[in-house]
Amino acid sequence: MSATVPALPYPFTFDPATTALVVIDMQRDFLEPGGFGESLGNDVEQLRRTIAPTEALLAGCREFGLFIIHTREGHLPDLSDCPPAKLRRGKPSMRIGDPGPRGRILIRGEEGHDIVDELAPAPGEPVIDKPGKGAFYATELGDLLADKGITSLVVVGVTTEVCVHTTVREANDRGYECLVLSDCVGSYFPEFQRVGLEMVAAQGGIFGWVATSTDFLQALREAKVPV
Ligand code: C5J
Repeated sequence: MSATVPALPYPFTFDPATTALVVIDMQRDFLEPGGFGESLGNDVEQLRRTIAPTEALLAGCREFGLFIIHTREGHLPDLSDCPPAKLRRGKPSMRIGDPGPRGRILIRGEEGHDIVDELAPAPGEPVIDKPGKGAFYATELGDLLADKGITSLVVVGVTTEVCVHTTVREANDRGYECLVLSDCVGSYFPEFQRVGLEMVAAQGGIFGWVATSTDFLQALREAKVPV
């Protein structure tokens, strides 16, 4: 069974049985007022506008039985999985592992590292903890997708130009067809959001396709995927 979504640069056709929704890094420290992202001077509203459409997307995908995976960016408490070059980045005293407004910054198990309540994973939905920006690097994601026979990915989350882009590029190089949902990805920088989306679909879809979540859900409904 296949479904088709109006998309850029041209309609995206997928089989729901071999498609997974990948929700990238919808973590408190990136999205919540008072979190790490805001403490760096970022306007978290630029990311928070993705929460409501992603909530509706998750509900629709669960209803249609789509395979759903969540990711979180972060590191082990002893930082042994954090390359020194990554550790050195950022503002002094606001680096990975330092105390932040919601616990140690980007450390697994800390309050700020977890996914926002609105988008909490449902029982059985895998959560991939990743040390890098891309969801494939140093994780079990590739094996998990291969085991399930997944060939297409619908990618949402934050931030558009960093972890969403890196994951889509990694996936594209591994042969996955990737659809990015524009209203469910967010950047602190409106210009990066616009250009980030344009880059995905440029040159005939160099990394993938871009559509809206409402069009994607409508395509699932029209495909009459069994619940
Ligand atoms: C993500 C980041 N998730 N911007 N991380 O994009 O550092």
